Amino acid sequence: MNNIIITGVTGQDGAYLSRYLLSKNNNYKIYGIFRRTSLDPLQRLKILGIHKYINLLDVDLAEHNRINYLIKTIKPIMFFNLAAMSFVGYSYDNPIYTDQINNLAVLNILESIKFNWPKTRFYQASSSEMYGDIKKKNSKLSENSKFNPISPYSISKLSAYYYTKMYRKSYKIFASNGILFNHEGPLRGDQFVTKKIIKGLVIYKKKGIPLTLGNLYSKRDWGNAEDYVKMMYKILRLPKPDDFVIASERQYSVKRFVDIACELLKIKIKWQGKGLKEKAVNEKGKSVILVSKKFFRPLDVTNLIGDCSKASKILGWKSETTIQKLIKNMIDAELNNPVNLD
Ligand code: NDP
Ligand code: GDR
Repeated sequence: MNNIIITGVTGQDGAYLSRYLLSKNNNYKIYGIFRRTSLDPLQRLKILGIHKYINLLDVDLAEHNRINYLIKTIKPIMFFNLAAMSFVGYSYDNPIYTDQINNLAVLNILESIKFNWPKTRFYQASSSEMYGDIKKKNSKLSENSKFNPISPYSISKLSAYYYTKMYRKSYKIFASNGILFNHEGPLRGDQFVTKKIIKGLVIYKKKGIPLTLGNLYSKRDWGNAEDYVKMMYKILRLPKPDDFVIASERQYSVKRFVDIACELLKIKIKWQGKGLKEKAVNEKGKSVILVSKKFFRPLDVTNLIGDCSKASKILGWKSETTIQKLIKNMIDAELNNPVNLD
């Protein structure tokens, strides 16, 4: 009985986690939950060459009865809940849908585990977005920091975070939260700013088309997704359930990310202007980066950096991928094998 269920298996983390679990010689049988779309949803799994080794189940997380049935019949030892409406910007326009998937569907899974197979170890993909807007600059955020969510996305994630804790405390279910800070890689969706920058700059290099971004001064703690999924597994292998921050403990602005990517791609840029008129130009004064209001959010989290002392001590976590290495990996993948992951 080595059954594992992963929701969101077709997403960035689902694909990397599946590959990692398949690489362990533990005879895990992986059941990957995905939803049907008009385009091929299995792109990432195919890129990693693992789609044939996963038992794919076509279920929307909103189909509560089907999720219950799967837990009842598969009797998983581990359940990684990675599925979500994960794009913060979109959540402002679609708050009800966001809450149905990111919060209510999680409650349904926990209820189902409680009634049908309480031995399941449950991992919830919680997020650094739950901290929201931090007043104190450069303060590192740990498991004990205050939450102040400011988007439908982060409010839904915070509710699911508390449900996960509640089921652990009230019903003794092995339910843990990974509070992960931004993690990226070649399989990152095209809308997220890191991938958008890499893809946009490669297009600029090939065709001279400028890239338009939003808030250049937003700061994130960016890490490598492949490193982070290993911690999800470790969290469920501990003797006791618990919550952990996973982060790189380094912070960069969107603008600095652009600068590093340009250096690596050998694109010379100079910044000029302010606010919506700020832009980066090349040696001939032609635009490389533009700024548009379209990519600003009604409210934005602009300053995130994690403190992962607890994960370092208990999980042996150490972020070893520098931002330069991360960006280089993403550039190499984009240059050698560009795919659309929108
Ligand atoms: P992605 O957006 O790449 O993947 C999300 C997955 O959820 C996709 O497979 C998506 O399917 C699936 N999904 C969405 N809605 C439904 C639904 N209604 N029913 C079934 N499946 C659904 O996200 P990541 O892999 O980057 O993130 C994984 C999880 O971790 C998410 O919960 C995210 O919120 C959280 N997280 C991510 C961080 C990051 O930096 N990457 C940081 C902190 C938390 P489809 O492909 O069809 O859309
Ligand atoms: P985030 O990631 O909101 O942190 O959520 P995203 O890459 O979308 O934004 C990061 C920051 O960059 C600013 N930004 C832009 N963002 C996008 N997408 N496009 C732009 O053009 C742009 N210009 C500037 C944003 O305003 C923001 O401040 C990700 C997701 O993976 C969540 O699911 C996860 O929970 C968090 O990371 C941790």
